[in-house]
Amino acid sequence: MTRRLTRWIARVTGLAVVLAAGTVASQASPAAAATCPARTLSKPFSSFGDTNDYFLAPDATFESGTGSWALSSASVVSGNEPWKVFGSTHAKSLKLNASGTATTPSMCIATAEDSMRFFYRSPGVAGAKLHVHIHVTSGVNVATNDYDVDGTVAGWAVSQRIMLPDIRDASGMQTITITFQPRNSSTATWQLDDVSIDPWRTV
Ligand SMILES: [Ca+2]
Repeated sequence: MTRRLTRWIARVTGLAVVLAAGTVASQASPAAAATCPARTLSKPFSSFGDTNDYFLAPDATFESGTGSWALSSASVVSGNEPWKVFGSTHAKSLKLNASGTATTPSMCIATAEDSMRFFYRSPGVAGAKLHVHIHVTSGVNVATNDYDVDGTVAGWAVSQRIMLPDIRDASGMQTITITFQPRNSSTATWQLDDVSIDPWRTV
């Protein structure tokens, strides 16, 4: 191979790398997944006036078990959220006993993925709360957000949109877990279904 040909190949190869990087950047903006896994988006809350796209947390329909969720005094039970927004055949949810906790697997959250919501079955117990604890790490930084869902009115409902902390490092990514924990009642049980994350910052 001649020296000139070698230089030409180096230039062309370099150009291809630049083009590839440009393509990735273009696809990643603004809903972004940097190196986070590919997302499957839908509009599960459109019948509630929220037409934003969301993706499911891992195994968060509870139709095929709980995968890598960390559970204590919690288990999959029959009975889906009644709107069945992720599938008309869906038939299961996660029951949380009064002393229970349920934590999502660690999730990679990229640029602009900043809010979440979910369906819950409230116990109908005055004063009962479902505490939602969001824990985020990025580089050496840690941030949390805490939110309480009121359990006074019995039945299935959709949560408000809850903001995720934003402390991404230069990579544009952060790692997040979400923990659900009943509080303020020794008897109230809750159910949880379809934990979803909004890939746009719209809160
Ligand atoms: Ca379900």
